Amino acid sequence: MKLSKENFILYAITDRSWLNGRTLENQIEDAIIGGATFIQLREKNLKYDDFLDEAIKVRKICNRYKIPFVIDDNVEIALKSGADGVHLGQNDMSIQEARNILGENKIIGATARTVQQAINAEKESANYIGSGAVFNTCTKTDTIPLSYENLCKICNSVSIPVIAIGGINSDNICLLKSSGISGIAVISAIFNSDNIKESAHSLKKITLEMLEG
Ligand code: 3NM
Repeated sequence: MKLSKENFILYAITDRSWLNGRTLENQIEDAIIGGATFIQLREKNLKYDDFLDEAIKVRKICNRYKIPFVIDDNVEIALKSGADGVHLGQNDMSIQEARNILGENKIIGATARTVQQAINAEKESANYIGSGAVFNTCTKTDTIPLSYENLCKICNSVSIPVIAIGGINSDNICLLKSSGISGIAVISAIFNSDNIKESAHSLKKITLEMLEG
């Protein structure tokens, strides 16, 4: 899948903590209609078959809206579900190994918290980088704070898009202005919302203002 810079504006990562009786697919569709430009399916506790079923359902939704869709961490699920690619953390499979399995045309995203990790990820063929945690977050417990200065250094060190992650919401997006990022990645600001569509819509608007300002 060919990516454009618009794909990185509002990267939504799923979380089934806040389903409130709805299905994840339904919430993801709302996020896309609202303005999410990229979807990552992040499942830490699903059994393999359920994970694959879910991935196939979400892939169909994302295909329908022509939104890039990657799987967190699991290259096999990415391949079997027909997802557009995978997102790899520093402790997951190496980018080179994933590239060998997935081939040239799939998307590989990589987490990088230092300039060196970012440079290595680009060299190893990552298509984009996720860097954080730029703010405090309750969604992930083992995050490492990333300062604005270091985020800028990471953005300056690579030519692939960098998206910021960690505790980002409509109130603090403006603090990321001029850092060089291509967009933001969020979980709770979209999925822990009573109105996912509306939240995605306003986050996208504020992010675009921050990027263009
Ligand atoms: N990775 P929220 S922070 C999945 O720092 C994830 O690498 C992070 O969730 C990192 O938008 C994070 O609700 C959680 O803060 C992001």
